[in-house]
Order: sequence, then structure tokens, then C-alpha cells
Amino acid sequence: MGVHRYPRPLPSEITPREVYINRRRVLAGGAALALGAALPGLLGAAGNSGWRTRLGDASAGPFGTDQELTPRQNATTYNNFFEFGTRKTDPMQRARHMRTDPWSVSIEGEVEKGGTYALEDLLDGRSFEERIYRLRCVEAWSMVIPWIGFPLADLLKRVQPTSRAKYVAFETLADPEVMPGVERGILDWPYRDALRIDEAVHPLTILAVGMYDDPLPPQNGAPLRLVVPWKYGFKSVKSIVAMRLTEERPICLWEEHAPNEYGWYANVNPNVDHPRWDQSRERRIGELGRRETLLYNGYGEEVAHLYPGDPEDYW
Ligand SMILES: Nc1nc2c(c(=O)[nH]1)N[C@H]1C(S)=C(S)[C@@H](COP(=O)(O)O)O[C@H]1N2
Ligand SMILES: [Mo]
Repeated sequence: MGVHRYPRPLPSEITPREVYINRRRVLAGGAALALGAALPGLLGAAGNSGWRTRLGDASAGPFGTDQELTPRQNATTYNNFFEFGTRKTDPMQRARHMRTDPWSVSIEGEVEKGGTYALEDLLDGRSFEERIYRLRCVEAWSMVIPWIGFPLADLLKRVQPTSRAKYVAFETLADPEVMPGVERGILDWPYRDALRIDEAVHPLTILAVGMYDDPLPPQNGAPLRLVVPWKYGFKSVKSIVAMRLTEERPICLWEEHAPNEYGWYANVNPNVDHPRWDQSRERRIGELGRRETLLYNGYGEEVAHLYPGDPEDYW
């Protein structure tokens, strides 16, 4: 991933977690919940952005972490979104020019119900969950982010993969007009990555539409991005415009770019070093010092069964 800099953490927000957690408690309280339950239908009918108004009603997902949340300020200003440039602050400064509404996603290949779906169509009537996940970048930094989204499995159920579908590939928007990194051709766009279908339907794998109670900011992959928490962050494709179900294993952008550095599976593994740096530790953004990196980013209980044999073979 080209340039590797390790700038000092940005100053943390003042008491972000306390404020945030209290807000959730209020939302989870009886009265708020009853009100929330009554509202989605009404608001959903109000217009194209109906789903946005329901993000605050997300129920707590089953796979939270009790670790300190990364301050929103850090998670939205320190980003990898190479379409917009290679500096961590490029996405924050430039992604606002990406038009994310209207948005559609083309679903192709080995599916019964393929086609081009408007985002609202994919999100209408869906209930959202909050998932507090660790995000471990292959560059050895990490965050803890409260995503709002829904299982990818739910979407796949709707489009009905055929029996030949063994992989799901994802593709990002590539618009040279608003994306300087695309314009300069710093990678072979569009950004592409893929999962095995059993990874794709794993309950931990979500499509996110929000974070910290709000719609995704453009720099974090608005309006729809993948989140696969046991894999290196580069598998979590942002601003998805296409999904393709395939029988053959798709080639991903990073393995194509540097096959000896970025594997196809890219499962987080402290025992498999990147050829140019150590992967056994990570810097949690907003913290001093380093933490131990955990096998499967700490989600081994949920996902180890997907990878029989030696975990080191799935890099
Ligand atoms: N389209 C696209 N998706 C992407 C990337 C990218 O450059 N382009 N970067 C990936 C990498 S390397 C990481 S670590 C995460 C970062 O997500 P975040 O900025 O929301 O923390 O997004 C991933 N998804
Ligand atoms: Mo990353």
C-alpha cells in the first residue's frame, strides 16, 4: 500500500465514549424503543433517504467488543481510500466530492435475481444492527468502530445465488472526475476484492451504511461498504457499486498489485509477517504504545472453523 507513514495520533475527542454510550442507553430505554419501533415505517415512506433516519434505531448486534471505541474524530480523518490519494487525510478532504445519492448496486453473475438495484430498494424495510468491531489494517494500525449495517447474508438470500456460486466479488466506484488517485492511475482500478461464499454469508460479515449513529461519511465508504472484521482492512471494500457471484476465484486488486505482499485470504495473523514489516503488534489509533495482534483479529471462536489445517496457509 505504497506509502507507509506513522504519524502521531490525532488528539482524542473529549469523553467521546461516555457521551456515546449514554446516548445508546437512552435509545435502548423502553420509551425510546417504543417510539423508535413506531417510526421506521412512517419515516421510511417519507422519501429516498428514509433509511438514514432509521440508523439511530439500530439494535445492538450480537458481536460487540468491550474495548474502548476509537474516537469518531480519528476514524473519520485517518483513512485509507486510495482512490482519493495516498495520504491518510486525502479521503477526508476529497471524498466529499463523490456523489453518493442517488446510488445503485449492480448484482451480477451466478444469481437468480441479478440486476441493478437502487440503494433505497436494497435498504427499504431492513432493520439495522450496531456492530462494534475491531478493524486491523495490514499496515499495523487498528481501530474499534461502531458500524451500523446488516448481514451480507441477508442481501445474498434476496438475490439467490445459484448452486454454482462459490465466490462473491465486490467493486468500488472509479470516477476519475472526483477521485485524484483514479485519475493518476496509482493502482489498477476499480478497487476489487472478494470473499469465498461461506465467508460472505458468515454472520460477522456485514454491509455497513452507518457508523457512530450516523450515515457513513464519504471517506469511510458511503453509502455502502463491506466490513469483514477478521481480515485485514483492505478486504472491506468501500463505496460498492457492483457485486458479482462467480464460480472461479476472482483476482483481487492487492494480490494482483503485489502478490508476495498481500494474500487472497488476508486473514489477520500475528505469525505471518508482511515481507516489509512485523505483523505481531499493532498501534491502536488514539493510544500510545502497541498491542498484540490477535489471530483472526480476535474472532477465532467465530471463524476458525472456516479454515481447516494451518491458519498460516490462509494469508
Ligand atoms: N474502495 C476502497 N476500499 C477500501 C480501501 C481503498 O483504498 N479503496 N482501503 C481499504 C483499507 S486498506 C482499509 S484499512 C479500510 C479503511 O477503512 P476506514 O477508512 O473506514 O477505516 O478500507 C478498505 N477499503
Ligand atoms: Mo488497510
